[in-house]
Amino acid sequence: MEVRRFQADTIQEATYMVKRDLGSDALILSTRKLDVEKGASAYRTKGLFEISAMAGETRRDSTRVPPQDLAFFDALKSELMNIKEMLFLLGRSRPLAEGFAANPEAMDVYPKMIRSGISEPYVHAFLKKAGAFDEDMRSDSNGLHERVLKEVSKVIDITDPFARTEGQIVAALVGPTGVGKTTTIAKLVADLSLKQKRTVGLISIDNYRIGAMEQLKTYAAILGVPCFPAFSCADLQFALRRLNEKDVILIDTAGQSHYDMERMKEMAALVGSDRSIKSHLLLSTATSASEMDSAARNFGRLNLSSYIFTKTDETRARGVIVNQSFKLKMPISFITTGQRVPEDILKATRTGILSLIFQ
Ligand SMILES: Nc1nc2c(ncn2[C@@H]2O[C@H](COP(=O)(O)OP(=O)(O)OP(=O)(O)O)[C@@H](O)[C@H]2O)c(=O)[nH]1
Ligand SMILES: [Mg+2]
Repeated sequence: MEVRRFQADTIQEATYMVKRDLGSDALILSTRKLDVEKGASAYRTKGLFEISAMAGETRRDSTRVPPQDLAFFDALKSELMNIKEMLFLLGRSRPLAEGFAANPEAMDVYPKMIRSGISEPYVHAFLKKAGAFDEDMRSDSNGLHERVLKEVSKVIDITDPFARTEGQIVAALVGPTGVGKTTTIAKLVADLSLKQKRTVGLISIDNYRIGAMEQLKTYAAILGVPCFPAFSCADLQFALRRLNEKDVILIDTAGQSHYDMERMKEMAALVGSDRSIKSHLLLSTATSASEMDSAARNFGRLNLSSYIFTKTDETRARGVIVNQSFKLKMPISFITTGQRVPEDILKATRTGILSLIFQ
């Protein structure tokens, strides 16, 4: 199995050489940009791109391919996908293609950003702000990735709703059905009560779903904290008074469709009835960008304090967090990363969110 290397000024040229010498069914094993000195003139030197390939005749029935070669083929497949993806993206945008000619480093960064789930116009904007398309940035192209990350991190605002203060903290978790409100409350209680040794009380205003109160009560019993139901403003005030000695009160709310305006009004009347209650919006990162945005806008009537992005383990396109932060500016307080209570939750930090998105 002879592997040959082809070097050329452009990917297209190198691909042409592969096909010319090894046939149209040649297997491309890897493509890379050569580590040449990056002066303006150096971009015109021969051998900027290198493709490793082998002749198509070595392609065989995969059952006869040794396991190490299968891994090799997997890597090759993903490399081909990258090229296909890149060609597709370049085909869609002429200014982008011109931009990449000015700064080939952007060719590595751009698909990574798109794959992370950040939408194309934002990716373009981040690259632009990072100077990816500026002629005079060519010589500094090595730092492009870091500069782009810096631009992304500027969009991410963070907050800690449970930072220690003089007064009591009352937090209501709101959001669409099944996003993880009750589970997240259990994770938060475990951290606040068991780790931070703060006193915590729970209130459930979920009177819609059968068993909702029991779910919260079960967590409350395991974690050893009091839990009250509240079905009206009067109930809620009563429960808040009963818990007025606690450092933190967490309120679990009923999941609801963000298109159900009647229930949205009811919820606003309840959690908006007491100015001490801060509402935090939970959104599942596994939902579509447009649904996420509609949910954020409709729940926005509740005078929200922060985003909690859930189910980041269920998607690889976690860049939706950046998209949403762009669309409706609000700080992020927590990220949940799985079903395990209490482990799967992270306090939001810029670096933590960036590494989650680009890991
Ligand atoms: N994969 C994953 N699942 C999660 C996460 N958080 C919660 N879940 C799961 O999502 C499902 C719904 O969680 P709940 O906490 O009941 O969601 P909810 O928002 O309270 O639901 P409703 O009260 O019915 O609106 C459960 O199976 C949880 O285990 C997460 O971060 N990742
Ligand atoms: Mg619930």
